[in-house]
Amino acid sequence: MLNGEKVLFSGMQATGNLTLGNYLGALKNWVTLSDEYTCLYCVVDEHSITVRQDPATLRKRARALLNLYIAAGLDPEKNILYYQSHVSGHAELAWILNCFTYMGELNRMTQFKDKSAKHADNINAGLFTYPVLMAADILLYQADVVPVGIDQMQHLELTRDLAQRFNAVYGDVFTVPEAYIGKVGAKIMSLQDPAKKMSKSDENPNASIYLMDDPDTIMRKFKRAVTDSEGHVAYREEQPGISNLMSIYSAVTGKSMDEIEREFDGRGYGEFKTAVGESVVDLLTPLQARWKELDADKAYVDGIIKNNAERANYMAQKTLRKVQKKVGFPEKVR
Ligand code: ATP
Ligand code: LTN
Repeated sequence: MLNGEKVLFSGMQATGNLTLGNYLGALKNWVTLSDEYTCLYCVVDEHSITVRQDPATLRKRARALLNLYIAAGLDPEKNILYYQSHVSGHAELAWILNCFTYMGELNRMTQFKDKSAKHADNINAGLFTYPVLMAADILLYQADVVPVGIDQMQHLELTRDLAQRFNAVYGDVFTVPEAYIGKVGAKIMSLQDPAKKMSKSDENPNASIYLMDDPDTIMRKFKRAVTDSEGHVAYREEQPGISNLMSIYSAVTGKSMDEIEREFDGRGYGEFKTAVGESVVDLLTPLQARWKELDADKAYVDGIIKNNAERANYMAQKTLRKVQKKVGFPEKVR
């Protein structure tokens, strides 16, 4: 809690083109929650370099992601939208928290195991301590709530453990944050293999709807989506393909599964896929138009970047100074 108002923190990596899964699982909830809290939405570029990046591409993607936050409906005057690398407090607090984290804890992280298997030629210390930087992101702002998809739960548990461990030694320094997992859209599956989650790093472009896909591409990908031969629109766990399409349609239109089943009673998958595709095109068309405007308005976005980094820095410094004092660093001579 900061100045009596509850704080929300979340972030995304600029490591690829965002998918409909990222939007329905995370961004959409961010917009809904932004009325209730003081919100910080970060582009976590420091996390991105735990995997090798081309510098020009990273810079371009980070900017595109920040524009997407705004285009999705996050008001940059009300919410703090910024780059992690513009607030040095993240890295400074991460160092301190590293000294309170056990090797055994980090060894258990499933994302570390997955990513080190995927990047066996570059298992660096940053990849190992990635969750500590994430804990620093959150604790730096005394966040009460952190909206994420289910896959980030383990990192959030570690963040809570670190906050409690630190507080047990030094008194009440950190707010212990809660995760927020949305009800619909928490896990959107691949359109080509509904056993896998839709992921921005999937090699098959037909598996994911990218937020910047044009209408024809979106319609084509939905038409090709894997379903089954039963042909009736009903939610069944043993038929993950059609169930996933129904989840998408429900998350986009706000209709319940029962309503959807009634709407498409006696109509085939073809008609249903067209309806899902059209609902997604209607959702993304205004978002894409706004994104293009922002992309063209460099001065406006630069102003936001400068102003919001200052706001974030101010909040970060408050916590950082307190932590530095607690651990025994000498005070600065002014
Ligand atoms: P990568 O494929 O590079 O690992 P990703 O697509 O899984 O990336 P992240 O950057 O790890 O995405 O996640 C950003 C946010 O989107 C997180 O809060 C994550 O939980 C959420 N998210 C990612 N994929 C999905 C999905 N298929 N359904 C719902 N939420 C998702
Ligand atoms: N690890 C997250 C991104 C992330 C994050 C955070 C999310 C970094 N720091 C702090 C919430 C709060 C991911 O890969 N999606």
